[in-house]
Amino acid sequence: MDDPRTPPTVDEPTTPHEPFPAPPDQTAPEPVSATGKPSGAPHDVRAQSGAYLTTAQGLRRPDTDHSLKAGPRGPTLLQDHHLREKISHFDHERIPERVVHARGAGAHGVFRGYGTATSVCRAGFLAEGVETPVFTRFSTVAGSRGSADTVRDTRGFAVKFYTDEGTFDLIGNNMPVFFIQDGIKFPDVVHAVKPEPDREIPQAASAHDTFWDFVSLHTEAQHHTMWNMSDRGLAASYRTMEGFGVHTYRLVAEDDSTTLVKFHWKPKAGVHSLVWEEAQLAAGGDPDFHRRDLADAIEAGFFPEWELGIQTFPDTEEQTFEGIDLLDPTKLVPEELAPVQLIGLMTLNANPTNYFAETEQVAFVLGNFVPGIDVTNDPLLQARLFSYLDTQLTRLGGPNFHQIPINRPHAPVNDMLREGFHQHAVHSGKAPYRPNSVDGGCPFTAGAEIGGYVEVPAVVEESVKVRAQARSFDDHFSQVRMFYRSMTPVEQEHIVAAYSFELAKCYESAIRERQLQSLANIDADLCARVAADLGMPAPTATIELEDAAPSRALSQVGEPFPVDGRKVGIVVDEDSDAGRVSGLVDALTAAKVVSFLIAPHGGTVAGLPVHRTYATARSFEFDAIVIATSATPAASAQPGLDARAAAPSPASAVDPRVVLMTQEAWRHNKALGQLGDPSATDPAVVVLPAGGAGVITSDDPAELAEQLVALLALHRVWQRFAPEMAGVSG
Ligand code: HDE
Repeated sequence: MDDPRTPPTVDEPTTPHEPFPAPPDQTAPEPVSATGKPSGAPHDVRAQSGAYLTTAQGLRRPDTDHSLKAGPRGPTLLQDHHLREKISHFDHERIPERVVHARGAGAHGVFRGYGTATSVCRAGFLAEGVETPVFTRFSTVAGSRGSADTVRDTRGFAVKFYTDEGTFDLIGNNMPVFFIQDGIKFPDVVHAVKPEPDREIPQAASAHDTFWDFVSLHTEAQHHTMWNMSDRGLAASYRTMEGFGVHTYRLVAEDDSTTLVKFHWKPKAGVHSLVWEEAQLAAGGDPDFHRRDLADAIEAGFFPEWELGIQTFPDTEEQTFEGIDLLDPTKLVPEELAPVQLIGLMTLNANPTNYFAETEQVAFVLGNFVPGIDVTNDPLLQARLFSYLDTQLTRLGGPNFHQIPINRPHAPVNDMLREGFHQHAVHSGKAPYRPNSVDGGCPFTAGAEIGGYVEVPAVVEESVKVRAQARSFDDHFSQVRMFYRSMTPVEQEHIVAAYSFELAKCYESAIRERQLQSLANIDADLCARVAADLGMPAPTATIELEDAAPSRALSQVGEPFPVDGRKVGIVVDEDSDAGRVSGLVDALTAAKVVSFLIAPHGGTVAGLPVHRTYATARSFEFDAIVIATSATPAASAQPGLDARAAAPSPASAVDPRVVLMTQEAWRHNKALGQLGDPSATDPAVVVLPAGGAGVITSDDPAELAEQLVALLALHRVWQRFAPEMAGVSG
């Protein structure tokens, strides 16, 4: 079908026509009925229709700009139903944001099973080649709905699988461990990290007293806290995040045998992070950084992909593996001990049509399982089984939230739940109870042999009712030490800087002192470096720990990854050699790298289309920057006033915004290039540190592109952070 959308005209259009359809990168929830029946309707069946403005009842209106008044100067009449309907609906447009994970972005996609899990799991969607629609929502945890994407925080990674056997929600994070071992403490940790209640600051930040007060008193939080202080707390994009189910789940095979597992999502694009300064700049310069990146990538056809994997453990009575208690959510199992086996591929291939209808209203419920997947006694998981359904009742206004389009199952529904606010189903029959004869006994119960979900008959040991936890949960430090010692020097450096920053933001010296004690128990060197930054004495360890073997899989640095969708900013102006610049863009495009031309003004320069101006471009948007001009100051430059830019030498030769961009890219260890004659004394060269690591110069666009791609594959020029990283490569 031809796309009937037309670009906006300067004059207000007056020819009536139907609303434009959604752009091709967007889709809407499946048009199934409230009870899961396929309707065969097009995806946009729920969109508005008709060319003319109407009321909510479909009554056409000639005017929506003037209220009904007693004469042109009023007063306004109460009988104006159109005014009241419009204002009253607007008054109720907001719903409560999520208590946690309020800030997020979502996308539609498909999951394809590899069939490699069938020996341990009977779930139909994991069978080879089976395709299941999914909706995935990524999020930050602490901030409110309007907060910035790039804050230091854990990220949520929640996937709704609309399987034929019912909906399965896998609600995970981008970190494999959690702050608490028992769900009853969740309100405490959340109250501690949220803005302090007297002044309601700081927003979306853990760098304040109450957070560090809690985690230093409650040392089981130290492992998760270390992950937050590491590069994992600064995801570069949602597309480059790992995901973890955190808890140990129980899988059930066709023969009823059970296996304990931990779920993992492995991004095809690799795992990448921002550096702290970059994250801070992005939080101001583009608070929607991650949301925009996800939507842009999907719109451009760079569909993000993750493989689903499982670590498997025998379902033994003690539920431990290599001495690790599998029910303790503050512990991970190193991949070296239990490799991740890949069981399927998720591809996110369409953006939502409407943020509120889909991403905001999607309701993940931890109790949504399908046959073949069951729970364990992890006390954190057990509390979540209560919380998710409960929270939706308030957030989405009642018990029928599962009938909202994005939450509708694709499996046939025949429940006996009735009535309630916003009931969308029109139930037939007279007997929503069992047993009945009035409706001929329908609905009938289903045993496992015909797809019924039967809970695993797990043994519950004879026990005494207590408020207590297992002694095996008592070790709070060994895995934190293992994590720190598994990092490369540059990653350790970032961790030191993160603790130093966050603790320096605390007002209370006792809290800093207490946290330093935890660091001393984790690693003496880490503690000494943070203590030095804080100007405080470093305490000595109070517990003795054995040294755990480092896990290479925990580090993000060193492996080359695909460069698909990475971004290069190319600085151009009227002096640029248009042929060479086009050659560079073509070579980068062929390598699936996206180019953005940055110029003194919008429109075109040297016949090339401009994507960013000096005023709108900032370094954090790009993974590498190439200067393809002498970049002399543009007319809009204010070298004398532009305090952000350090003076290059010669000071006035280069536009200060180009200087700033290049310096930031250098500080953030990004590849820098110059397209031009390496021997020429081009003024722009003065801002590229000559001979610096990751600085390349060539007048051959293909050669420059090739070198850039090689640098991009390693994500950053790591040795600029720490010379000992020089050897780090694939
Ligand atoms: Fe959540 N969590 N959580 N959580 N969580 C919510 O549910 C809760 C936990 C996670 O994109 C809430 O619908 C309790 C672990 C994600 O919509 C709420 C406990 C993990 C999302 C809730 C936990 C998560 C949530 C808020 C401790 C990683 C966003 C709104 C027992 C495995 C889902 C909502 C989305 C959201 C409760 C711990 C991940 C209040 C009580 C562990 C990704 O129900």
